[in-house]
Amino acid sequence: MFENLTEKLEGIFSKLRKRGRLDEENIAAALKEIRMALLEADVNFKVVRDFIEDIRARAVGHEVLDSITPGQQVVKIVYERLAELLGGKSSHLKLSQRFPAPLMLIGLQGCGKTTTAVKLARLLVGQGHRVFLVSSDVYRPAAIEQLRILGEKVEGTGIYSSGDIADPVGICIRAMEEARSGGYDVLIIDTAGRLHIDDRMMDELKRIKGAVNPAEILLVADAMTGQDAVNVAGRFNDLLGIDGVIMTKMDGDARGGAALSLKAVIGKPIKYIGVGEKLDALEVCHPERMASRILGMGDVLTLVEKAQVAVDEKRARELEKKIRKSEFTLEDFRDQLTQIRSMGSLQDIMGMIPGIGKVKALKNISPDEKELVKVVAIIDSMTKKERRNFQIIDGQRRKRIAKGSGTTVQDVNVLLKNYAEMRKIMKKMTTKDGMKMLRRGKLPF
Ligand SMILES: Nc1nc2c(ncn2[C@@H]2O[C@H](COP(=O)(O)OP(=O)(O)O)[C@@H](O)[C@H]2O)c(=O)[nH]1
Ligand SMILES: [Mg+2]
Repeated sequence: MFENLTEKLEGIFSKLRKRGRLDEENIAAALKEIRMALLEADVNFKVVRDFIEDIRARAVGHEVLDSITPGQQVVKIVYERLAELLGGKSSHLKLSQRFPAPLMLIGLQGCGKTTTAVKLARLLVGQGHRVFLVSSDVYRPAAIEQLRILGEKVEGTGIYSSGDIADPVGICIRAMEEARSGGYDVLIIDTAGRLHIDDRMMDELKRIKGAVNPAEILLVADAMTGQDAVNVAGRFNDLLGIDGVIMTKMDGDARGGAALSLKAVIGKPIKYIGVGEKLDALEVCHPERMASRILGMGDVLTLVEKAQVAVDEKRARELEKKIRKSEFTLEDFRDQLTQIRSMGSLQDIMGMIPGIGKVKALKNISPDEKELVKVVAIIDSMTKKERRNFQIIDGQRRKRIAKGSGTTVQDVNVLLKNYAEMRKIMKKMTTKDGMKMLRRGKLPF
């Protein structure tokens, strides 16, 4: 997600940061590079033009040129503008007071509607909603079946089984009734998609819209299709009216042009992003966090939030306290790693920790499951005392631990090094100064 842009911008900014003073010429040169980077990321050219002009106007002001850290100021401005491009504030779903509140997912075939319907159900169930799912895709029986199979994996959701109604509108009306009588407060409608927008599809969607009066119409768009995704969103918005977009397959899109253009081009926010095929790979779109991710500052807040969903809150608070006091022991490390398994891939988690890309040792904590098992085995082979105070683990003890866990001394060394590194980062990340620096766009190490 945004990897290409991040890499380019990191290069540009590290040059800028090194300069004690900036003049208009330096800034112009940097802006030219930023412009290229955005165009290469497939951002709409008009959006790029406005973006650069805006930054130029602000960057050549006194605020930047006279500041002690001019490079840093430019980064700050770019950060703020990127966050605006991504929608500014996160926008929440407007679930109406009516029960059930119908959410209509629309989009082209293959964009990820069915998967997203179930991911969204999972997310909403996690927030305490009772969700009912229905597919109005009568053209492909397999589509209805796909929703059922996926939906059944999410505990607490109801799934409409279509019986013998052949009409999509009829199905939706029936599903509304069933959801209401079943005590569900949200109904997610997975509609049929086609390869292209056509009159028949639009007509059907309009009729469903008329029949259920959706609380929100959410367009599901495939980020990997770049500017096509933006065009499709624009067409659906013109013809049907949409409330927001769920941008899927962000994980497979190193460029990010669609996400960065959408709000500016069609004026609708991205509400969620799809970041993988698994059912937990849907995140609320947080523009500011995404902007900091693009600038390589990681995403501490998302990380913390994810951790809180998987870990219960009390434990999360305890952990935070421990980290602050830098009592993050090997036991905590092990618990964290095991919990990470339920949070999503290790790589995702690592990507959210600021500056992680730069810490080589941490790259060695491989996201591989096997590796995780090994790490847990090593920690389990330590004594309680060792786990609480890793500094006492000398060569002799390392040998014993390796033997006990069926690994090598080298494995134990690597683990201890990684742990020490992670501990250091966590400590810096959670100090007041660390947080302040992060907010100002600096890495605390
Ligand atoms: N990598 C990735 N794949 C996704 C994401 N969302 C959906 N997919 C995949 O996209 C394909 C099409 O999804 P599906 O839900 O059937 O699309 P639909 O035709 O719009 O209902 C499936 O293989 C999904 O697993 C995502 O966020 N990331
Ligand atoms: Mg589908």
